Amino acid sequence: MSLQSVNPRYKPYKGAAAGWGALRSVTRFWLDSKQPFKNLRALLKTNQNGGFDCPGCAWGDSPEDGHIKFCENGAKAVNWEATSRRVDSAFFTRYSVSQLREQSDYWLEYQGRLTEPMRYDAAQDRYVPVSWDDAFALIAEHLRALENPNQAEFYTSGRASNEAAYLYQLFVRAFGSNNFPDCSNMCHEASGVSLGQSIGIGKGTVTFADFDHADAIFVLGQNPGTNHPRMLEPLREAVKRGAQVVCFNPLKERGLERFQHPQHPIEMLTNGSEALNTAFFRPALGGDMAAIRAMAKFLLQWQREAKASGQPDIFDYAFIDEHTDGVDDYLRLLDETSWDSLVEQSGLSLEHLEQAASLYRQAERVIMCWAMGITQHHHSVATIQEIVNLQLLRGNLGRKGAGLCPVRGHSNVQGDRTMGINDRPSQEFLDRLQQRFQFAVPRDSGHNTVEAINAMLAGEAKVFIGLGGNFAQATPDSPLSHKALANCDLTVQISTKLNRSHLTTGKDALILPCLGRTDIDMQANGPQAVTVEDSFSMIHASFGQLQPISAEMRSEPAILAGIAHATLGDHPVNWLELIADYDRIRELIADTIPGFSDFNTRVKHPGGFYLGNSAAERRWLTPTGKANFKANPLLADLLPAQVRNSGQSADLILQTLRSHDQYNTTIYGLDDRYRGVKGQRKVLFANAADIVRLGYKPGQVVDICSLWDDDVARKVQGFTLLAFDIPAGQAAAYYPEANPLVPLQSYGAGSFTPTSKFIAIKLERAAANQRII
Ligand SMILES: Nc1nc2c(c(=O)[nH]1)N[C@H]1C(S)=C(S)[C@@H](COP(=O)(O)OP(=O)(O)OC[C@H]3O[C@@H](n4cnc5c(=O)[nH]c(N)nc54)[C@H](O)[C@@H]3O)O[C@H]1N2
Ligand SMILES: Nc1nc2c(c(=O)[nH]1)N[C@H]1C(S)=C(S)[C@@H](COP(=O)(O)OP(=O)(O)OC[C@H]3O[C@@H](n4cnc5c(=O)[nH]c(N)nc54)[C@H](O)[C@@H]3O)O[C@H]1N2
Ligand SMILES: [Mo]
Repeated sequence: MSLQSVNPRYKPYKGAAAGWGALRSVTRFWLDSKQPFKNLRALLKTNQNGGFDCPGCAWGDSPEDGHIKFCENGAKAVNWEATSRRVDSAFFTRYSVSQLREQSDYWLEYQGRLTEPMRYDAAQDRYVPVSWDDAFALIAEHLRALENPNQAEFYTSGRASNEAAYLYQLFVRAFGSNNFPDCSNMCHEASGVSLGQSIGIGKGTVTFADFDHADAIFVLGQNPGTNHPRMLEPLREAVKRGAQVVCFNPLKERGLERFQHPQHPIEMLTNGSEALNTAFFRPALGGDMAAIRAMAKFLLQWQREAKASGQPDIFDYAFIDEHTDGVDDYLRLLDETSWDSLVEQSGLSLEHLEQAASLYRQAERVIMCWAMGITQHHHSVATIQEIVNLQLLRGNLGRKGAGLCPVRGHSNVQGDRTMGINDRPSQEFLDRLQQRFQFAVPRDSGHNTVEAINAMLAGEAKVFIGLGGNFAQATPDSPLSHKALANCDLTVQISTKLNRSHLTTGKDALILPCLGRTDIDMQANGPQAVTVEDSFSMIHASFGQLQPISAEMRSEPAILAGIAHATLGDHPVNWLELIADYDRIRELIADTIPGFSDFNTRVKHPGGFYLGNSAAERRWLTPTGKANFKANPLLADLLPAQVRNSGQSADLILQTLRSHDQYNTTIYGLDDRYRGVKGQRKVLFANAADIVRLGYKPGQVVDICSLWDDDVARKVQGFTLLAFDIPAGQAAAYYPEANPLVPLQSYGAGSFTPTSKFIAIKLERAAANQRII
């Protein structure tokens, strides 16, 4: 029986990544936006000087390059935002909140842009119009009624501009709290934490230009074909000029295999495509730390052999001696870690591990890239430190063509952190704020996302304000996150589109409609630009291009200034004056954030300016003053104790990931082209042999439970089993549908990031509807 005959909606994709498939897809979404010609003009302005920064991912572009820089999924993001459909008061008259809850996430966002401020009326179970002033007054009233400022949670999603983020953190700190749960807590937190400890700065060290000079680029736990399509081009160029591109991913993601340039006429006409990798390793989920350690152990073995036979060193001793600390402990740990444990935990054979090490060794300059497959595990901080250890052994840091590249998610998630959206801010940062604004800045740690949910569940936090995002759906243990919001006295969502978090209201609730990246932002002194920071620490300006579809929408900075003014008056700044001209906000940023001196002048430079990176200059802002080797032992068992203590054994280990037609919780469509899935999202990718072993057939519908040693029953229902090319013992399902399975207390050590890529699950026969064909 062939796979297709069992499940007609699954058909492996044979085409190259990007190429014709991407063009067809862009055209479809573009026509669906209801204003295709306006949006085409907008699209041509994406990532151009004087245009707007793509609201898609945080990948950067070469500042010198004049090419049109957009990709299929960037085009989808632009079209999705720039729709002419409206979710206005008439819409909310038509539907009660209970009725809206019956709709899918896809349907909710598809209804269009939020166009006027709305307040929840519990008596009618509907959102009704409210004036901006009344909305601000309601927020101020709730905030001022709190016994202490830490009873409020101030969430940020990573699209907020630098200017909005800066105002937000200034307001919240002047109000008295560091409670800044943000999307980064669920995303690259482990990268920030581990890099901070290892190299003294929590950001990547490479720039766009380094990709042209690398001899090897490792791509670990990342699916750029879908999530960072503009990264495919430098990868392809690297393969073409003979560099190694080495992938670590349990799934043979199409977008890491072949690439056809949709803006390259000859390639499109001849239907040619280029290979995107030179080696592909498929580790166990969570197996990367062991794989990297095995590579380091091989290097050590080869170094000893080289020394014994008088050959040149494998290690860069000059670098190690001058710039690092802790190498002896680390090498001892390599000796103590057995080959067997490395093979078992990595899920890779010794031959493959040796091959990976050999590719690494042969390259003089290596860039290591990673994303969520590395950061959303129990031991992500240790895994990233292992990546750094490996790079330190050969001095692959702070020189051309070499370095570390955590590929960021949301388009300004890195900038938001730079601006101070941080639940654990540094004391130096707080000192600078205090000095500039002369108020007693709160010094205690605030809540991250997991802590914020716990605080709301316990009734300790009573007000939730969300600057963008979809808190209840993006967070783990979804029923608990919804309960957390419902427990609040006030929930405020500053958003562009309707989503499920708006439908779980506190006793009072507000929806405040904001401008997006594509919209013209007109203020008293004229149209305003905002700024963002990409994965390469480049800061550039973004100018909206489209007339907003409602005069009632406000910019994020204007909304935040309105809230701040209503709550704090003119303390510590005249909020409303700042809004007239965002240059005034940038002056404050220049005064308080290192690297931003002369901000208003430098941002006018075409392509923006480089913020600089201490580690890239081999300056180590760590307590030892050196780059630190971190000798973290391997986990004794990848399976956490709470799963082992649950009294049940797991059928499979599940990772949750993104389809090609979604942006986080925003679902653009029901297809996942590169994985061959059409018209459905409730699927469980599993190995054909595992499906049979567990007593099922491909195409059968199952319920999925997850294991943890508490008394919460975590279950999702009605998932179709897809026989897929995935290593034995592993499974994959889409985020956010699978989020109810992620236990809130299952998070990374030191990062508090939910372990969305490692969930122990059991399958059950679906209660009804056993097969759907
Ligand atoms: N179009 C689009 N673009 C996006 C987004 C989007 O949703 N849509 N989201 C944005 C955001 S916020 C982010 S953070 C990024 C996310 O970008 P990615 O990190 O690429 O996103 P995921 O879909 O979570 O993919 C994780 C990848 O890691 C692999 N993986 C899972 N577990 C492991 C493991 O243990 N080891 C290894 N080696 N690999 C593993 C999976 O097979 C998958 O290929 O993309 C950003 N860009
Ligand atoms: N199981 C599982 N869970 C995950 C992940 C996973 O891989 N697996 N990934 C995690 C990651 S990496 C991330 S980053 C988080 C994402 O978490 P969030 O950032 O909270 O979620 P998004 O889906 O990006 O938010 C979408 C909403 O943002 C609003 N929005 C869009 N643009 C704008 C804008 O310009 N301004 C404002 N104010 N609002 C806007 C719209 O209303 C839209 O509905 O989810 C995390 N959750
Ligand atoms: Mo993310």
